[in-house]
Amino acid sequence: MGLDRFSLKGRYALVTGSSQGIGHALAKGLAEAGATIVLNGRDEVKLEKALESLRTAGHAAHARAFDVSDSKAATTGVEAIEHEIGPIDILINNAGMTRRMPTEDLPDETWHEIIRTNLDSVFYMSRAVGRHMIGRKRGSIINICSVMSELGRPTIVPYTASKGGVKMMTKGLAADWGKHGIRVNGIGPGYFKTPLNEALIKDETFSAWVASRTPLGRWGEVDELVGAAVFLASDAASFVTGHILYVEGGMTSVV
Ligand code: GCO
Repeated sequence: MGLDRFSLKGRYALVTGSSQGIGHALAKGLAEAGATIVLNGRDEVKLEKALESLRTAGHAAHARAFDVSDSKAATTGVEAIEHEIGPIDILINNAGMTRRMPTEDLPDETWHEIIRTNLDSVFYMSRAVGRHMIGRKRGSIINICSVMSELGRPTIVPYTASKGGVKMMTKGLAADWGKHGIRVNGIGPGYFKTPLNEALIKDETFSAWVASRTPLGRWGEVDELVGAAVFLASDAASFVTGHILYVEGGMTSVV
């Protein structure tokens, strides 16, 4: 057995929001572990580029552009993948966004946009894929949480609320679907160098604060999330469900 239990050979993995950032790194990492990848995003041009980079590296990959925060689009998108590409064994709910502003100035639309993108999408996609996984009696769903699933920070109330929700949806889904052999876990990234965090990286004071606030003393590189994703997706984690694995340099362990 040995390392074989970490292999994703023969599995299909759908990663939402995988044109760039964490989603793209995870898609590449799962491909390297043997999975056939289905990339997803809203921007067809970005998605095509991401697909090309995976294929150029010799990986089996497909791409489907649809909006995971739209209930109908999510369901139709999943049905198309199941019928045209293959059975989704692994779903990574990664698509997410943020906007930073004082809560007292926050418009309703911004609140709804963030909750819809970060939280509704996880429900729509898990429900659509879960229906198929239930029939097959197997599947691994991984929800991308955040250190904001545990901790607050000024100016990002909707993001923090959404990521707290994603953490608890992970536990709720694990409770519902364990009897069907479906495992549902989360990964909680700390601060990583991604497009979502561009403004924070440029802000030298903030960037230095992140490093000093993190026991390992630095920002994370997206590749450092791959081990957690491969583990949770694979048979190596066959008795692990409802768990949130923080990959944050120790940030949630300290004040
Ligand atoms: C922020 C960031 C964070 C990070 C990440 C940390 O404004 O502090 O957007 O939320 O992106 O989610 O885990």
